[in-house]
Amino acid sequence: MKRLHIVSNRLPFSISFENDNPSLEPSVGGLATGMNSVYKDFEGKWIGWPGIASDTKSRKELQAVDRLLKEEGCKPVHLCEQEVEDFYEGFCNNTIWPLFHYFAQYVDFHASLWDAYINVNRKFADTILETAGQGDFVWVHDYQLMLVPQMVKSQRPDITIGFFLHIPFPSYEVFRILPWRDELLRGLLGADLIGFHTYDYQRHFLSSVRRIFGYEIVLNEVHIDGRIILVDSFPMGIDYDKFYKAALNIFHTPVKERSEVHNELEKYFLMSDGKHLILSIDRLDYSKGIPNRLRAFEKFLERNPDYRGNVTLVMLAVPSRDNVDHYKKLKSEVEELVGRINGLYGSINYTPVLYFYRSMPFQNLVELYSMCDVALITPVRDGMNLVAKEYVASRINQTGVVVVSEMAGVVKEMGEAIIINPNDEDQVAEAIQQAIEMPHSEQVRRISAMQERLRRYDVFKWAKDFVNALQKARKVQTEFLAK
Ligand code: ADQ
Repeated sequence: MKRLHIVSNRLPFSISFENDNPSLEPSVGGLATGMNSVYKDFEGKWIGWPGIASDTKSRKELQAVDRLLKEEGCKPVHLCEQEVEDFYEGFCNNTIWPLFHYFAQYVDFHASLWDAYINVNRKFADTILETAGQGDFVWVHDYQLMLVPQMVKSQRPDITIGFFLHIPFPSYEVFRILPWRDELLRGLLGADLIGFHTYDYQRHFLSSVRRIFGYEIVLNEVHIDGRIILVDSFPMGIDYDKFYKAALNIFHTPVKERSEVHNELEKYFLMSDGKHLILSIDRLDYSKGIPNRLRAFEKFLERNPDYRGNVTLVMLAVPSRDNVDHYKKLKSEVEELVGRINGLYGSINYTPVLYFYRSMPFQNLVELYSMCDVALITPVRDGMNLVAKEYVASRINQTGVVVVSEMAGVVKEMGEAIIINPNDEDQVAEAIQQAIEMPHSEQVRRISAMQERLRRYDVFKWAKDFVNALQKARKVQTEFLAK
């Protein structure tokens, strides 16, 4: 195979400066893990924004950053402060993100943000055009870069382009709201392969293509202007073994060497019968359904006085986009709800909601996954939700219960979880009770089945499948042209 390049809004490193000297810290996210296994094998580059506004640094500092990134096989696309504001915080996070998560009332329709989106997509496309050799492959990621495929294809039809969307593709009736819907679709259709987490998103996309352009669709192929575009679903997996082994490791670590978080929680909860820990982990985002989760937990405590004092919700919220108004409001709402529940049902010895507004090191994350009896995952919309998968992978003794929203892509692979509608707080409150009271043997049966599935389709298999489909897309196209 020719070279394969990865393109994503952010490069898989964060950059920090000490006395004008930059250093790189690799990201540990799922995408970085999956893609590292790909772009190095195929001798490609990773193209993306390094995460710093270029006009806040001197030329010398930027050159030093570029040198470090080059050693890692990365090519930076530099964005200035205004571009970060209008493109990333603006069109990406205030227009596409809310619309694609069905929050139409939050969408900003500003032509100036759209212009910034075009310009930044053009910068990414130009960097690809400079980087890719004859017949190379390119894999573009996510909603920030939906115009890139067409921008590249129109100049270099020899490059085979894959695009993967990490968030939901909304139904046509929602997608059509966007004034720039035609341009976005056309941008995506520059790709040879378009991938989604689930069949539903794929169906929504195809339906928009059919209704907006009237193109011919044959099964999962779009036929236009002498080209065939493959559309398929690839549910993203996690690095299953990494979580499983880390959880095993904690189990084998002498108590004295375990983290303080772990030992404190264990002392309080696991040593005493009848205590339960429920885990909630997300970025603090309105799509994640955090307020409804808290209200459902409050209902649960209201209806089950016997469980007061014995059931604690451990809630981790990772700061996210906190200079955007809707996120600021959400943060206040969550803090108010946490305060209300703790005020109503707490006592000297009992805090119903243990709330942490911060990121956690991997080790602590796995400790929480392995110690909590229940994972409560209630997004109102979520492309996939990797937290649910990470929780299952960390359950080395096969116990534990997942309560998961039917609005998250992950639900398609978690038929054994307790599935809820996140807007039905009564149902969620009942699900919490059902989860806590689930017999041990049933927990084992359900978790084992999910573990088996997630182990088989991990992030490496996901990446491999996509790359294989990309090769197939080139073959289909070549054969089609030869006819
Ligand atoms: P996200 O919306 O960020 O991703 P998710 O899939 O849940 O959502 O991934 C979050 C990641 O952050 C997980 O790997 C988790 O371990 C980590 N994380 C969460 N809380 C943390 C904390 N407090 N400290 C440290 N790490 C934490 C987007 C889409 C999802 C889709 C993914 C992948 O919105 O729907 O599943 O991309 O495609």
